[in-house]
Amino acid sequence: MKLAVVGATGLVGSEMLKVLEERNFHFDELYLVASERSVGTQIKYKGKQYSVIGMQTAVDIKPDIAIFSAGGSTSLEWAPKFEAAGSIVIDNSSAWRMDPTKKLVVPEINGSTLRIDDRIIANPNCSTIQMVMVLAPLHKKYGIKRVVVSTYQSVTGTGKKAVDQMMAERAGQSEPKVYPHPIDMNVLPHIDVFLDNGYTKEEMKMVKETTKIMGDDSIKVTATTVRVPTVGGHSEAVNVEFVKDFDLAEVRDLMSHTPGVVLQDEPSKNIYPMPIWAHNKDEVFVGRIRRDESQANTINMWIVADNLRKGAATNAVQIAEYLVGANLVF
Ligand code: A2P
Ligand code: 11C
Repeated sequence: MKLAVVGATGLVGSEMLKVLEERNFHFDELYLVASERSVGTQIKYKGKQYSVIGMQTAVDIKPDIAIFSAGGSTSLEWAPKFEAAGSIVIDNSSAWRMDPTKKLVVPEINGSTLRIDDRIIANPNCSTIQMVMVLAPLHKKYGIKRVVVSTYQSVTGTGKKAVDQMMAERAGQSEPKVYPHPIDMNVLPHIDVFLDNGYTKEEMKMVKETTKIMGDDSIKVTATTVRVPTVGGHSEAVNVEFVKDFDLAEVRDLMSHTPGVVLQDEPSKNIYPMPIWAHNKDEVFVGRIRRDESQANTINMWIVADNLRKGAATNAVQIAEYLVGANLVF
């Protein structure tokens, strides 16, 4: 099994290497791939040095699986070339997510829809993944009518330069700006570009990706996505209206038995999900579970996950694990 990690020098790429190592993902050969700028850069994996290679060299190697996190335009250009060379591409960018011929996969939810002819598989947006991990089991049990979500997203979602901007601001230095405003000591109701309908692209990702992953167009979603000066994970305040009524104890029990989800809900002990606890963890954390007293059959929850882990690297590696386990790699 030849595995290529494309975008291996980036924030998500290096998280992928950590996740592959931690989960002891089996391969015979590993190739670390990035832009021409990085060719020859040395990266350590399990104590062994690897030399970064360029895209065409990687295509010529014909990897069995190529996990991409190198941005949308790189993916649009290169994923089809890897596919033509016989690779299965697992792509973390937004390039293929809404393509009706491509699957958008969170393995715990819709991994079982994967087939042998799925050769480019899309990894969803981080803020969507952590939300659907909690919504999917609730939808099965109570039927979701409508979701209202507000996010509090880590600067790591933008990439390394954004973390550098925040830290430079914190140190009192002025640095080239990634965001249009200061991020430290500030909150930006602006993630990705603004669209004609007044929403941002990030907000519309949460709307469209949720129904695609959950396989149900009847679920209504509205989102406000916000950048906050944190690292470690994205947080979300989520209000969900169900078709059926629910019992809070039953919801907590369901959450504590959902694989990949951890219940952290003991307000009397100040226990609730936070980015500092979710950081470097593969699970999605849920707490502050309470009834919305203003409307029937409606719940409020607080969901936190490491956006570079389950929101990106971990989910992509889990897709690869699923493909191997289901004998879909040949
Ligand atoms: P490079 O370091 O050579 O620029 P981040 O999201 O943290 O900025 O990381 C982006 C990743 O995508 C990096 O590994 C980067 O490699 C890679 N990348 C960016 N543009 C290209 C490209 N045109 N071809 C291949 N890899 C690319
Ligand atoms: C953020 N959600 O936090 C974005 C990062 O579509 O994969 C991931 C963008 C994407 O800024």
